[in-house]
Amino acid sequence: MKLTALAAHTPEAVRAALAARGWDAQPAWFAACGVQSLVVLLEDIAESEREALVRWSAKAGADVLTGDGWALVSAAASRLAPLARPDRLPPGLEAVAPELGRFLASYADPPRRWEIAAGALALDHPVLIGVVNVTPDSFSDGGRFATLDRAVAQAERLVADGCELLDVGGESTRPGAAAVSEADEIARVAPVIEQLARRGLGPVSVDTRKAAVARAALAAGAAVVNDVSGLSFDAALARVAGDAGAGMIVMHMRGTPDTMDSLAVYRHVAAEVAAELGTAVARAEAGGVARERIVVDPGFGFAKTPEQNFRLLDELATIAGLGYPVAVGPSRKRFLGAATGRPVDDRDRATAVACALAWERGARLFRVHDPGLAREALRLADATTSAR
Ligand code: PMM
Repeated sequence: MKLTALAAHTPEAVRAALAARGWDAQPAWFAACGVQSLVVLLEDIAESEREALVRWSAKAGADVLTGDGWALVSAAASRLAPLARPDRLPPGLEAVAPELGRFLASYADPPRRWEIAAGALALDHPVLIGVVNVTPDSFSDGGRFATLDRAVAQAERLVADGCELLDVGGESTRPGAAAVSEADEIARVAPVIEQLARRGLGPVSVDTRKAAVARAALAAGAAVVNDVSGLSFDAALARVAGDAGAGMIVMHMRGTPDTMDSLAVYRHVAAEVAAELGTAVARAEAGGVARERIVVDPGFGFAKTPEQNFRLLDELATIAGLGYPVAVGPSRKRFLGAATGRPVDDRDRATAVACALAWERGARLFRVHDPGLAREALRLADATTSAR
């Protein structure tokens, strides 16, 4: 007898073990996904549902831990699957099926493409989003053409370094940053986006919370709207993105940049961020943004302490469990400084590591200021986790 412990954090090791023993690729993958252990937390459930779950778990061989109004169920995916099938559902658990079915479907078949206005981005490899800031504090000499030239030069560097999307922003979202009027924000970003589009640099996303800015940016050639407020700042933004068929990055934050630090209070940060992102995504879909055009982002550093950012990074699979592609923007942020002691201008190594950890936990898009190191780290992470 020979015993080998298989790596069980993804289905990959089981798939490879079956394939090495003669299984065809597809059955090996489905079987590997089926035996993969999953843990789901069901909250806001009635006492009768909790009792039904406990009875079902005993019969199905699932582990269940429960408390007031919640149950945590742990089992192989194949054992959980009947709970998502209305025809095989134990009585009293009807409310569980739709959500669990949605989760299992996206777990087995995660999104592979992101539809944006200019076409689509493949998500079978790490996608780098390069930051092009056109705020006066980022380009201190201020003159309009100098700013334009520098933004174009920056975009050229980012594309040469492997960025597949350029995120142009004209409003700083740091706490205490001065408010920017719609007209000023448009005057900053629209000419830059127009130039990038004219030169074939892009696709371009516009980092804005405002519908009017998004409208002008899309007219200038942007293909994506990146809203750090998760559609809570300007209710009209979703409709603008929806009507244009734009891609939409829905990021999590609480409050505004000036109030967010006081709102960093969570009992279970990953679960709460996922739930609040779910609400934000519903706003996007209600505004006409199609599901396949939406990407979610946990919003590192926005209404989160360093410790909450670390938990969120480690538990990113919870965000991926929403079923939308996940983008992350850890680049140079304070929590990286808290872990490494490095100042903001020396955090690109930590950024690269954060990106690799995020990829391994399900993120597919990475917003970075300088892609060089992140690209290397992500290539290694991709080569390690993707069997091709
Ligand atoms: N972070 C900032 C700005 N925009 N957009 C997304 N989608 N995700 C982020 O994490 C994010 C963002 C703030 O960072 P910066 O001011 O350093 O660019």
